[in-house]
Amino acid sequence: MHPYLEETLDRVRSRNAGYPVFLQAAGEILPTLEPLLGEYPEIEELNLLERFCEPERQFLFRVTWQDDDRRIRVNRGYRVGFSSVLGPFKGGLRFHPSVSLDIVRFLSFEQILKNSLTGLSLGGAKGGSDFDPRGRSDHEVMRFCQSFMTELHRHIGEQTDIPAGDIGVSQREIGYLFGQYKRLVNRYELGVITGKSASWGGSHVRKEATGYGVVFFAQAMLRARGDSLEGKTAVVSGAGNVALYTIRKLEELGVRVISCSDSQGSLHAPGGIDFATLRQLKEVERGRLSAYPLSSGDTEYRPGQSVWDLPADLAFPCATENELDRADAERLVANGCRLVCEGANMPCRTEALEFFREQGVLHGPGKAANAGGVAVSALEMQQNAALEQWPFAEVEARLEAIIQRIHDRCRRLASRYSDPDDYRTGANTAGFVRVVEAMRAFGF
Ligand code: NDP
Ligand code: 2IT
Repeated sequence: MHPYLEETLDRVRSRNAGYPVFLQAAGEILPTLEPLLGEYPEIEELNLLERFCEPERQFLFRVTWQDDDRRIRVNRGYRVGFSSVLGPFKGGLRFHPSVSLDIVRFLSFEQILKNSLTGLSLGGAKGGSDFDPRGRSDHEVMRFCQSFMTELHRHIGEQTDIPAGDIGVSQREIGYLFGQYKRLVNRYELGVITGKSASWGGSHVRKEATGYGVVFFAQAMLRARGDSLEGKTAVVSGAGNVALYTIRKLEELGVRVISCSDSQGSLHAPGGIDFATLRQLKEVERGRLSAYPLSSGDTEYRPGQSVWDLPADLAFPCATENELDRADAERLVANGCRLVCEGANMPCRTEALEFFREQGVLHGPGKAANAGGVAVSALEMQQNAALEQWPFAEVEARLEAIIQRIHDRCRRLASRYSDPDDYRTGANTAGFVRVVEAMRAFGF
């Protein structure tokens, strides 16, 4: 390993000892940037790698709210602005009991390269809370969001930092958050947050964007090998926003999706999942996956089981980080899987990725494959700034073009620094090169 890279990794490790998931991401990304060191001497001269690994700013705050029984509850809120070198801080908010500073920092770090890959002017950020929206009434969620925004509003703005959704934060939460922001600042500043409902300032296709983009990316990877999606079978983990719209687009393009999951188990539907039924259950009724109607005889809900043991040509991890380990990867490959495309952020453990590479399985890294969400967020900001709303078909066409561009750029840099199918090296180097050029331009 190049001595500068080794020294930087050592310093990053010692400075972040309490942040294992962030270190996992840094340990996965930094070594793939090694081939850039020869071509860009300023990376070492200006110590750009170490600067890249240190967040520009982090906020940690108390969020106090009242539940329906009038008990006072206390949660933690986070917002990490990792890099504003390519544009204002931009990235989602996650509400889930597992949220910690470590998780938010890892997500924020990944977001820098993802946002860079879109080619748009977006810095990298992430935030959230350990609040668990599950089982909470609408009013409880509203009071939590209002309290969360009461602190967050000081740190955000359409030129400063623009949040959006992530796990546990959908259009409902975005509405409550925006409503409180508007109240506090006395401005109808639509561009301060994305993922808004298309009925009041949101963009068409934002809800569908991440999942649709994941499928466009998989399609582009297959096309580059002279293959296509049609007629294939797939498993998709998760049953939230990203999983739902991955399933929808896969079905539209002729793929049979035989399984999806939640944190408690998986649904196996050998004849194919019915998207309309699933959407009604998950998005409209906010029900559990175990309540999916088992109308056809061979459909079953498998408590405690993931989707990775089922035979399928394609796998789409769309739930959460580190959800797919080496044993899962071995099962998938033994059952004939040839492509893994990530809807979630860092869903595959490093050993699983190594195994896929050894086996020649095509791998679409999340920061490239799931960039459709943030890309359409940027289109939402553009529409807000122009006081416009573009038609659904137009936004979808732009999304598909952006994903194709990201794919081609990853492939080009992968060919240059590794081999054409090494999308991981391609995505990391393509994302980092833009960051390097802007950092150099701005001085220190
Ligand atoms: P949602 O909250 O809509 O859905 C999350 C899904 O993942 C749920 O089905 C949930 O099940 C499941 N899940 C959560 N934690 C676990 C776990 N520990 N084990 C198994 N399943 C779990 O979130 P999104 O669909 O928005 O996000 C999914 C992933 O996609 C995340 O990694 C997110 O960072 C990433 N992403 C999201 C984007 C977006 O625009 N929303 C953009 C780019 C990436 P349960 O209900 O049981 O908790
Ligand atoms: O991980 C992600 O890219 C998101 N949660 C979406 C971020 C955004 O600003 O739309």
